[in-house]
Amino acid sequence: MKPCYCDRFVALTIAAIVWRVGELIAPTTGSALAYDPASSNADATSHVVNSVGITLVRIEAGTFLMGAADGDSQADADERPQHRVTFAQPFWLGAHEVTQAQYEAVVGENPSWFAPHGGGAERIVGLDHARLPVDMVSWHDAQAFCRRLSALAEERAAGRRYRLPTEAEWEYACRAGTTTAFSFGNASSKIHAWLTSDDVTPRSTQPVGTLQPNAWDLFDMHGNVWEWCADSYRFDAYGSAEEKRTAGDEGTGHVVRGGDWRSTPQAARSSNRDFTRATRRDLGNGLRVVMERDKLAN
Ligand SMILES: [Ca+2]
Repeated sequence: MKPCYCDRFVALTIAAIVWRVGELIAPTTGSALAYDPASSNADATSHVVNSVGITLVRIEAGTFLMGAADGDSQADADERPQHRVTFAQPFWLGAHEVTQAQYEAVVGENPSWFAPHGGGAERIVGLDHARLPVDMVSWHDAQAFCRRLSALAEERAAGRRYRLPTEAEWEYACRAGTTTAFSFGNASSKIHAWLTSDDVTPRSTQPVGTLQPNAWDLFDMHGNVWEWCADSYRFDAYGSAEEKRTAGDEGTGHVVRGGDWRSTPQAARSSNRDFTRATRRDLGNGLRVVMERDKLAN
């Protein structure tokens, strides 16, 4: 069993920003996270901004190879065998990790360590904490966030519902058509990822969307905060060629993907799998949401 990176770290123990209501598919001003076609890899019709300012990117249906390629010498055994996964339908994924402002707008509180009231306050001096990813959220907290976001009147009226991505969805979106160790190649890059490596050493989480997105306009898929997935973790989940969706409570813990600001590049590779207890709140764990739309709203 591989060691759990997140569990090695002991969890060190407002005014909500109300974003524009409604769906925007146009250039915007005043919101650092709103869709900006000038810095985008995708066209405007593939983006939606919801009532709390979460930008969602349409991920088209398709097939990809999930898991580590044979040549990836840094891969663990649980990343193999590489297998084909097909998505028959498109889905929508957050362009960013959920921010502290967005979390607070939905839940009414901000549990983050890296917040002005948090234990890590001295490390974020000069940073806009509203744009930092929410941290210290358990898997159960992440699920509750999705339920509460789905229950907002504006979201219900728009026919939008939210959930955590499956591991397969996460990796498909992270890879964005690539087959390399990272979505930007085989070597770590400070241009694309907040990680701890030879050339960059972040002291905290960093504002989402600061670095370059992947080819599908998704930011911070590598590093910043680990992102909870719906699936429970099984070491042998790739034991057959079939896609595994194990969204129950069985298994060792629940899957987190992508590494955090403390991670080494190895941990933040597209195919790396890690897990932590569903109840654990950690200063490196956050989330990104999937949106589903009612048929009439598509
Ligand atoms: Ca991340």
